[in-house]
Order: sequence, then C-alpha cells, then structure tokens
Amino acid sequence: FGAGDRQLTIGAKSFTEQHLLSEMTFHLLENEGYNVRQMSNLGSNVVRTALENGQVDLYWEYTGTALVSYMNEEPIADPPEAYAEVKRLDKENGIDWINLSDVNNTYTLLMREEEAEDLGIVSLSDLASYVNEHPNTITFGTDGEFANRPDGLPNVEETYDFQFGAAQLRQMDAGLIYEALYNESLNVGLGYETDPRIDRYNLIPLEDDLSVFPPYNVAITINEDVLAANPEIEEITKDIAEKLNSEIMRELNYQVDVEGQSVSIVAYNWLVENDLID
Ligand code: PBE
Repeated sequence: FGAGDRQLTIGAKSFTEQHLLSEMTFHLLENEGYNVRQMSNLGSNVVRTALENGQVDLYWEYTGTALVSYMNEEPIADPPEAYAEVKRLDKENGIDWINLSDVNNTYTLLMREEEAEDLGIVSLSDLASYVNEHPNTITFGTDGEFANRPDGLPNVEETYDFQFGAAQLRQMDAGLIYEALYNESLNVGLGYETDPRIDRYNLIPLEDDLSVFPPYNVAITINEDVLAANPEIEEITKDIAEKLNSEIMRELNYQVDVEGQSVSIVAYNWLVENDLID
C-alpha cells in the first residue's frame, strides 16, 4: 500500500489553512490520475505519527513545528536554513521535505488595541512585567497544543520569565479565540499569524522582542518511499508552494473563516484563477 500504486492519503490538521492546502493538493494529484483520500482534523502529533507510520502519505507541515516540537532542536531564525535543517534531520525518519513556501504561519500573542494601550503593553516583555506585577489577573486564551508544546507556552513563559495563573488559562479551539478577545472574554489570546481574524477584530500582535517564536514556513512532508516511487509529485504540487505567500494565504483563509465560503470552493477557485486546473 502507498508507494507505486497511485493511491495517496493526504493528512491535515484541524484549521482552515490546512484544509485549504489539503484540498488544493488533492485536486492537483487527482488531476494527474492519482486516487486520493483526505484525512483531516488531526492534531499535530497525530498527523505526524500517521506520516511516520505510513497511514498518511503526505501533508503540509511547518518547519518550526517539526524542528522544535517533534525533534526538540534549537529554533533556527532563518527560514531557508530552518528548512534545510529539518529536511536533513528528517531523512533519518524516512520523511522527505519538498516545496517550501513563503507562507509563514507563526504564533503570536494578541490583545485588544485599547486594553494593550491602557495597560502599556506593546511587547511580550511588557506583558511579562505586567503579569509579574499583577499576578492572577490576566486571562489567556489558548488552544490545547500551544499550552503544552515545547515551542509554545512553556517556552514563552520560560524565555520571558513569567507565568499566567493556572486559573487564568482558557483552553479553547484556536478559531474561537479572536472573537473571545473581541468580546472581552479574554485579556490575551493566542493567534496564528495567517489568520485574517487578527485584523478583522482589530487585535494587536504583541512584539516578540526576544524572538521566542521561530519561522513556521509550510512545506510538504512526504513518506520517502512514496516520493521515490512517484517523484513527479514534487512537480505536480510545486505551484501551490510557489504561488502562495502569507498575504495570499490570509486572503484565502478570510474567504472561509470570515466570509463563510466553503473550503472546497475557495481552493478550487484559487486553482482555476492560477491556471493550475481548468
Ligand atoms: N503553527 C501555527 C501551528 C498552528 C498554527 C503553524 C505554529 C502548527 O500547526 O504547528
């Protein structure tokens, strides 16, 4: 199963950008005669394990996620260097990295503009000082992954030397945090940088003045046997990586998460507009 029989399973995590990337990839591969299945809404560790086990043949992953969260390596600030390093390290795991994109979906911590101004908070260092001076007052909305990942909250708290009170943590689906902030149900919330709801709700990303967050450029991770048997997959899917950037990704995410269009229609229209399918 997998290599050579032109059957492919594409994995995806549980947010819109991942669904869009999976859907675009699905269409391009199907167009070339592959029999493709999508397996979506998986957590990071689940989809990565599925790739390692061969249950998933390929999926779009972020360089920083693999480097820091799966491999426990030091973050690398330069995007092409980070890519080269995960690509090198993952060979040992039978995983190839292809088609690096400029889309960089890094984490960010958000506040309402007015409250950030009132409290004098511009950067994560300012936030740390504020939390240290006013313990157990600031609520923080986060998804379950960020709360626990080595490149997530534990690292932010260690680097900036502060801690949100345990009772002040509000764990929720990442997509709900923006509106919860806007509605003043939270003081600070986790954001994904390519999410259009940051602008939509006038939220301010706090400056990461100690550069705790590495680049998270998206690229295809693929089982090396599957790629060796079907090397044309790289060429078939490369336009997705080449034509997308963070700005365009944000716009496509906007069409789904703000305008309420379906993932399949947004992905399909984008492929048609870019002459990738007809
Ligand atoms: N990220 C931001 C996360 C979710 C969005 C790319 C760092 C990840 O999937 O690894």
